[in-house]
Amino acid sequence: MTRIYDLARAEFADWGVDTETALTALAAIPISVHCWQGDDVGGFEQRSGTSGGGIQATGNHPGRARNPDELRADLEFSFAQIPGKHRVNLHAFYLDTDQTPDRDQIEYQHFTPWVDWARDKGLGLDFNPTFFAHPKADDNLTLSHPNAGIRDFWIEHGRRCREIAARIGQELGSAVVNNIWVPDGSKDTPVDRMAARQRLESSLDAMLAQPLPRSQMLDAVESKLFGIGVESMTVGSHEFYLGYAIRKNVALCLDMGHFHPTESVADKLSAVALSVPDILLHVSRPVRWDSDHVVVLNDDLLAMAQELVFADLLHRTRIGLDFFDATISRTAAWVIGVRNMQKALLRAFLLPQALLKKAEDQLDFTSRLILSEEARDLPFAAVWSEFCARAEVPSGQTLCAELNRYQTEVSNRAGTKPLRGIGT
Ligand code: RNT
Ligand code: ZN
Repeated sequence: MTRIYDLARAEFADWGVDTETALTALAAIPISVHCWQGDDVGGFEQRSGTSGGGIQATGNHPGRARNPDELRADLEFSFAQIPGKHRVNLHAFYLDTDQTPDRDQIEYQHFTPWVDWARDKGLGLDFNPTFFAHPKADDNLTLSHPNAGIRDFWIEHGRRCREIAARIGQELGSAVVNNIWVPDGSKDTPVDRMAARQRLESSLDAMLAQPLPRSQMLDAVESKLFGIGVESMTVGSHEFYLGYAIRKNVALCLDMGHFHPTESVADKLSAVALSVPDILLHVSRPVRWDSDHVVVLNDDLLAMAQELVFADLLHRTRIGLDFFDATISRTAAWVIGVRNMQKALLRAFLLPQALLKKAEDQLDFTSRLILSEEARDLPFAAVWSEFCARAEVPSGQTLCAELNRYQTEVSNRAGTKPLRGIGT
């Protein structure tokens, strides 16, 4: 009997596309799965977290992970529903220890259970200093705070995170991305933007001063347009960090929710790639604002994947996810988001790139449009199902059943937090 995949393979071959090459390429792309979707960005510090950040997980669906063991169990379940080998993106306040170090006291030893687990499961890790949910970030000012003592506290936190990231990278034999995002900004119109930006710049310089091997860790900086409570000015704006990344030779993180809704983040990739060495993506879905919805297979995601493939940027782009939805199953959110990122990449690999580029080169925009539109109907689904089958992960109805089964299992976890955002 001819399998659906074989028919699809023949159809793609007609368009000059080899599905086997696409499957091999997709299998080689790790997605960095953000730990913070698992517990609504709560973290595991054994101290009461307070305010800040301007970001917010809303919802109160049962089953939130309450400790590192539950979070790891949820991640393991999720990875079993996702084809391929991936990474886990840790935030510093997800430390796993009985000790209670403040942010300027954390050390590698506070993360060893994560590293042992990752090694055991064959996963990579990434890292983020946590510049929010802390009394010293109550004003939504950290590295750009006018008070030098507060700046120094956060600089020390950032330095330690870089060292921890490098050590994790060394232990796992895979460079850890250490992504710096600070919430710093102003609710109302500031009068001295320059001073704030100069303070952020010199704090970053101090934090990044120590050279660390690229084989162990990679620094990234993440810009933002605005947040809750910082509506009028963000110190680390896009222009600020684009310039900083170029001057300091660090990776630029583009979060899909951190621009004006009419801007295309996909369009930015080729533009910034000419000037920055590495790119980190925070794949997210803004709905009217930076709402961090679970990513769906929409035009934004498809365009992003197409740019990564067509502009040949995958070898210097790290793909991370960044969303937090507390109104649905946390594990389903992960599984849906990662699989959609993979589906978008697969579609991009399966597009008749050579034909499309040739039409454009020849200024044959009619053919470009015809080909693009006809290509939408190619049998992508058959290739995706084959990818899942080879990886022995479910798809379709079986996936729904698995996700629901696990959610029922975790629903009776006690102590689910009431509706909260960071800082509310
Ligand atoms: C916030 C940034 C940042 C955070 C994480 C938790 O707007 O997107 O990446 O989501 O650090
Ligand atoms: Zn982000």
